[in-house]
Amino acid sequence: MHVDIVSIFPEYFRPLELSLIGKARARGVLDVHLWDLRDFTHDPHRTVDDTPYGGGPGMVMRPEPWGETLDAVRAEAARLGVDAPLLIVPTPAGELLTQRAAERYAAEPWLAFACGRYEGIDERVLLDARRHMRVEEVSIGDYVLAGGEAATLVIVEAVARLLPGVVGNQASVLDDSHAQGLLEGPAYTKPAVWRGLEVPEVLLSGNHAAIARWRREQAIRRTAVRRPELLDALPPGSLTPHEEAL
Ligand code: 6GU
Repeated sequence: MHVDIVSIFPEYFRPLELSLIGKARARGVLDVHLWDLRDFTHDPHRTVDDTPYGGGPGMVMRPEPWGETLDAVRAEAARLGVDAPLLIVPTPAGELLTQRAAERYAAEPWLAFACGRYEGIDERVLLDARRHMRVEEVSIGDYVLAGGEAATLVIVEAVARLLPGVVGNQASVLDDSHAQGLLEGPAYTKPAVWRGLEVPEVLLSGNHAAIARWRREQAIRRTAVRRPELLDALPPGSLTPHEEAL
């Protein structure tokens, strides 16, 4: 998968050199290309923002450098024979990121991220981009960040770990919180007793069917307490009558 990231802080993405994503890049599973928005300015001060039309606080990102950068990203995709990338614009005004969306992004050959700062990017940049590519405005939660960079790191990590061969054990990906619309239950490892606290007996039983039943029950109980709206959103018939009663 190709990932292009446009930002005024390319250094912000150093974490993508580490761990699982760094290894995926080294193995060629993931190709990350960072673009510095200021490289597409033409004034001595490399200005990327200006005051908002209509007044109000803060600054808005100017359309010209964005237009030129996104043209260059698209030209790069065309050069490599890929259709226009899916452009993801992280913004607190976007649709909420979900595991389903991450799965959808993981099936794309090419993603581009446009990281805004200040009060956002001139709206015409998105309107113009939509003439050439699919654009999705995405929020990672109901709180406000200073810019799209941290959100882009979150989205790239959520997507990259779904790519074949990035996570060592693909079964762990299928088991994750949210993978089946439920939160994951608790996990335990050795020793069997630690500071007087025992591992639940069923996990030591070797009875795999009983362990699977117990884990699912834990997942359902935890989801009911912490995120009841997730249970309501499960497809009808997802829970057995016994599970419904938990
Ligand atoms: Cl995606 N961007 C910004 N700037 N703030 C956010 C966000 C994104 N998601 C939640 N808050």
